[in-house]
Amino acid sequence: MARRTIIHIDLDAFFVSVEQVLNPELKGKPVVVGGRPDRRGVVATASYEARSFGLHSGMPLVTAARLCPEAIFIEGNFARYREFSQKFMAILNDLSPFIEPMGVDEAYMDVTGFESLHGSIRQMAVAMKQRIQNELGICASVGIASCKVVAKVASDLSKPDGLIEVAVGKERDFLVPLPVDRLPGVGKQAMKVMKSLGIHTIGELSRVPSLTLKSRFGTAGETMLRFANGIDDSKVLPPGEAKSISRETTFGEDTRDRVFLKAILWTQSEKVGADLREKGKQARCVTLKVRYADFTTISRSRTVQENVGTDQSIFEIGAKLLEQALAVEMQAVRLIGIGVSNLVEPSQQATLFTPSARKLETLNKTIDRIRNRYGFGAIQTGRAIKLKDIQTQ
Ligand code: DCP
Ligand code: CA
Repeated sequence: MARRTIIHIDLDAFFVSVEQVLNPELKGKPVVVGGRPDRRGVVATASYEARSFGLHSGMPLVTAARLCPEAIFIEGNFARYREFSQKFMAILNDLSPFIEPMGVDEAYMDVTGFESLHGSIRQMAVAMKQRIQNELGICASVGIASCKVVAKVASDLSKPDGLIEVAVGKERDFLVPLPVDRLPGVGKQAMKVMKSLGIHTIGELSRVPSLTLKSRFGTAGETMLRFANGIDDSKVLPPGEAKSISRETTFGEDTRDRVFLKAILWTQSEKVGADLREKGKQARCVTLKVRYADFTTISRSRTVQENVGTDQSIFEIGAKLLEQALAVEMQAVRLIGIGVSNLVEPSQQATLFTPSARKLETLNKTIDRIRNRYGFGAIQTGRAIKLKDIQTQ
């Protein structure tokens, strides 16, 4: 494979950094986004000042308040984070078209050959950090290496406001002394196995026989071994044509009202269904997403044998998944979303020839036409009619 240069860039304490831009009084203080400490829930992110008290993402808020009583606790505002995330990605897009966004605040960039434009890749990275600081007011950390995994480990290690460049040929030397949990893919579960094998550093992992890792981790073990040796051939993949269609809604107030949740789900299913028909596709997988009051987010998918194409079928699967999710979780809901993926060409299924299925499809298409002309609100259907009452209560 030809030599490549990869950048991994990741914003520091992202949610907290946005809050600090919106309210500069929070700068330099221990700040936690995730909710109030008297509520059940976990830390979404903590400022570096708060981290010095041992606070971290995923820690229960009560524990956080006990470890750092002076911390300032904030609910969080996803709409603003999304806005900052989009601006961040736009800046990266300006600098290179070869970007693979990973979540809201990080991305890989293939910058092979870009040194001629900026003097060096390091200078390019410095300019990028500066631009993000000037335009968003947020610090970013950057790793530069010949492959994705090493670039990622480098940017993580450089935090906060850091920049580490790993020279070509020095990938192994760079990784060898680091604790093994610095390696992407080595989480809590994997760490238990690492301990039982006496592995503490990435260097130690890199010397374990492939078969041993394969027997403990399956194919993931092979990937771990390659990563530990600084080998990662995976490409930077710019997002292609949408492979899924989805809609989500964040509520002004958390809710436990199932009728309301289903009414929202119905409206979302109609929009997803309309997009699907506009693309001329059907789907084989429906996914429900739920974010609870404490920011915990779950997604539940159902893959189906027969293509899904009508609003009703999307909704029915989503509603079942919702019932199952609510049966095991007692918390109020702050966001709900539904999506379809595994998009396929519409099939001439036998079921479509039953009179009721044909009627449903014709009805969906007629409503699509009216809405295309007069807007989505032109027709209120099914459960969404209830929604109107509920929202005005
Ligand atoms: N996040 C969350 N729950 C988690 C982890 C993260 O809600 N368990 C959110 C909040 C973070 C954002 O995602 O601000 C980005 O996650 P990162 O893992 O990149 O963490 P941060 O950006 O907060 O900190 P870092 O400076 O370590 O990147
Ligand atoms: Ca981050």
